[in-house]
Amino acid sequence: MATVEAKLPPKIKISLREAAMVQPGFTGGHRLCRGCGAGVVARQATIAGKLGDRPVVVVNATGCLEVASTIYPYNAWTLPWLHNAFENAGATASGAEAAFRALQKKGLIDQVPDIIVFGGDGGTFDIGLQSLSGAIERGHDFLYICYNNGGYMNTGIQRSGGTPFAAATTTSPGGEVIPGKPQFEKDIIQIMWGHDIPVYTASPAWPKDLMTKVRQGLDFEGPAFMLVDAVCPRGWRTPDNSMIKLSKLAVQTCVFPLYQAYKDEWLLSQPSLAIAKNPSRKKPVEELLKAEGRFIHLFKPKYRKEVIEAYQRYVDEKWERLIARASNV
Ligand SMILES: Cc1ncc(C[n+]2csc(CCOP(=O)(O)OP(=O)(O)O)c2C)c(N)n1
Repeated sequence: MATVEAKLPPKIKISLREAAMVQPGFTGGHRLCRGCGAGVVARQATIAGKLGDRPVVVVNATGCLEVASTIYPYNAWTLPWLHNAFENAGATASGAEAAFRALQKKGLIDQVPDIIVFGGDGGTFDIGLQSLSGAIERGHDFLYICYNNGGYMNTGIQRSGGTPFAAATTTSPGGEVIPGKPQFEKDIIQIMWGHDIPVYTASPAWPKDLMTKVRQGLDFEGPAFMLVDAVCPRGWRTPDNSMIKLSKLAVQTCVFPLYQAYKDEWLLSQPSLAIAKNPSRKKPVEELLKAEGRFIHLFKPKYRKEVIEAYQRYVDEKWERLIARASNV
């Protein structure tokens, strides 16, 4: 249970050699699309989970990760795993944690497991937000990982509160009438940070950073939240083999900076820290937009300079605000 005094546990150094020896809690044989970021996130996060000294339990909101990994009678999870509906991952996690505490009290189990919750951006930014907020407010001990693929991908690429500005989806098509999604995405990190819990951003392109943050979030006594950039080749109209390149570009353009925050302590993680210290390394947003098919309408049939500039201004403003807050720049 979190308290106002709850302190961040020390960061555990994870070596890739050590991580490579661990069998991920999410294995092959699933039916995620080739090049899907969610599967890689699940592998990296469950490795970090297994590097702790408690058992690990996974709670999974409906979405691509869930439906593609548990098609009866198959199952790609090697950890205890709980299905729940789209809107109530937070409630399921709190119920599971309360049940484990009751079993421990009765002397039936030694330890309450580490609980990792996975949800997509639709399930997190929009439909499951109330149950997640309630579970956090009640102080249940879990790490919630939102794999953000920028849309309701499992049901046909509809826009979500996490879909970026100007991205084309089936419900925000890019064309003459609207330039893709007309709104900027919801700032889910600020919303979660407002609950006074540790918040993290991470990328599968920086696995050590991701795994270290997962370990810290799980070792924290109380809820913690992580947002991970998760490429979706099908929804983003990108090649299957572009995941790491695109994940890197999102960080290098500061569209998806890597950092962590808890109360008043904001810390940029490498490589975002390196960009803050040497701004010439910051790449223009246009480079990212050009690389993803979901933004093709900004370049063809005509160049939509005003939309690209609006996107750049938005990213710059967010980035400046972030580095002004970070105490390690
Ligand atoms: C209350 C409710 N509304 C809609 C659905 C249908 N549905 C199942 S998964 C899904 C999309 C999930 O999107 P997201 O959480 O972003 O995960 P992704 O599919 O992108 O991995 C939808 C709309 C549902 N199961 N329950």
